[in-house]
Amino acid sequence: MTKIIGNTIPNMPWEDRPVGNKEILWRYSKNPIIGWNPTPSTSRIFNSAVIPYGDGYVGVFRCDSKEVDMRIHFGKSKDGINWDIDDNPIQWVDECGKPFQPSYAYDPRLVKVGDEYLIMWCTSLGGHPTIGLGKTKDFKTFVRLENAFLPHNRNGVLFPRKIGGNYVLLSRPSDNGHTPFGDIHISESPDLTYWGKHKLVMRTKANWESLKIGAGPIPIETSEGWLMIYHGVILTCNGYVYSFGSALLDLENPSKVLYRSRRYLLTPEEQYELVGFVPAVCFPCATLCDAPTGRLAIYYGAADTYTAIAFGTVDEIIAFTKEHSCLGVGDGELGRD
Ligand code: BMA
Repeated sequence: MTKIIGNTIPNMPWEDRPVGNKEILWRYSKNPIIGWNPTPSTSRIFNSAVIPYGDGYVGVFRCDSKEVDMRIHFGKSKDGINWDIDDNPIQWVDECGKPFQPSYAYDPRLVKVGDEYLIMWCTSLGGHPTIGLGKTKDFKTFVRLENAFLPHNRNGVLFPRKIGGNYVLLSRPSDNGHTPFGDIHISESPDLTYWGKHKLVMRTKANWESLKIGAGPIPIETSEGWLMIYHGVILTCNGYVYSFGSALLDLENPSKVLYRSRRYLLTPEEQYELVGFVPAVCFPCATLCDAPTGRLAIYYGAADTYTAIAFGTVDEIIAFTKEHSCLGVGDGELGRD
């Protein structure tokens, strides 16, 4: 069995694969877990990130308000399924304790590195998207750091530990709109302030991931490599369709792709994925993984409206990734062309 470096989460949300289901992932039978108008000020909560904390879970949630402002709110849960989400956005302060509020914030990710919880999101710099960063130790005081990059960039995803002594961040350089391109890149920093050693991880590829790709949840460290779940977009005559797939990255040089599945893991099929504010979107931003058993719950946004969960196991996803692997040009290399 694959060794997973991670938490033991015996009480994480879980359902066994339904009898007769032959897919690699199966959806939670009570999806979606968050529906329309979940709090008085918000209309939709989706593309959000959760993590074990204390005797339950906490999360940072993409909340689109009734003014359709994009904001990040804090939430907590005993079981990872029923969430109590603040009606007001997180109030960020800078490192001197002064208010430091982003003018917009969306698609957050959340990771623990050492004794700090780090939050990444798409933020505004002069009205253009880039990677915002913040940290907290207690989910009461949220300290916003300086942005990692210049515009335009999105889908910033940190690894859960330093590699070669540096923080490592995946990202997806983009444009100012509904970007019709995009490959996954990687950068390093000794201190979360100065970023460099930029490399390419993977480019778009045929079919479901032909238009753009972006890292999803925090990569999972395994004896087979970093398991990276990522979204991929195809342009159809009716617009974009967001699915997600899997790849394994080299443990010490994660710009090297070891395996990459040609098949998607999950694509919009259910009503709550196909119909909503933006139809046909499955957008994963977090996982809960019980390291001893390899049980995985993937939290994904559905149709820019709902929050949903899909289940699977790390072993099966890795076997699937290898079985259907087809590397793209330069995938197996260091990404320095
Ligand atoms: C992307 C991001 C996501 C969103 C997706 C589909 O560009 O803005 O937040 O889920 O588009 O609308």
